[in-house]
Amino acid sequence: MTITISAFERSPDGGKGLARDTRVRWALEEVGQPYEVRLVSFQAMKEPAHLAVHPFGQIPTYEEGALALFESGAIVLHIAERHAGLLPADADARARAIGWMFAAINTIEPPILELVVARFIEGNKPWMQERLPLIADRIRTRLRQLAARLGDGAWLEGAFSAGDLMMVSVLLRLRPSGLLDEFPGLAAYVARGEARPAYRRAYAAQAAVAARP
Ligand code: GTB
Repeated sequence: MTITISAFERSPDGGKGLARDTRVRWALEEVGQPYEVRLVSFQAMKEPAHLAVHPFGQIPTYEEGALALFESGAIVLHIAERHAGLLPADADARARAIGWMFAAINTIEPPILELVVARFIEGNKPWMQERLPLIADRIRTRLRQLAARLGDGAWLEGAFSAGDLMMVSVLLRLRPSGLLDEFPGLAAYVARGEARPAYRRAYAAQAAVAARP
């Protein structure tokens, strides 16, 4: 059955891979599943056809036969559960890898999103110069804790898993801020993720969309 995901017709990042379709593309590339992409404009996202698949009018979505999914975490988990390559076979290790997926989107990503919103949406507010360092420090706390757990390991739980895929995807959003570089172990972890052939293919696919005239 054909897998179809949705992505920005014109991503605001101009093809830097920061929109959340990249993590879905990456998961599909890791497990070797071909997919098609439905490109949507900001306007089309809010129209009934897309809202029928995504109640919040966003990307990414995932459609396969009668199954329609939204939320990048749920989509990546679905892909990882249906296809070999992103979750360990051992039940306990599998549960830990899924735990890291939740940690990525529920513990690490929220303060990173706060920073993005603060800088790009609330940047002209008079209180912003006081708020930014507070958010940056909250992020540093989480990065310090994550770096301590990762230690010298290549990945969070032994072999690369969907937990790493989500964590690297979330951390990538920090790169423009310079905060990631304060934690060389995490910067190297993200670089390892980006060096994976599946990530390179996913990145190239979304960049090709942005490069269209
Ligand atoms: N929790 C949902 C998920 O994980 O799937 C969040 C989905 C979401 O935020 N989607 C965004 C969207 O559709 C795109 S990814 N926004 C349009 C809207 O809400 O109207 C977020 C994103 C957007 C742009 C950049 N960028 O340009 O760097 C990075 C990330």
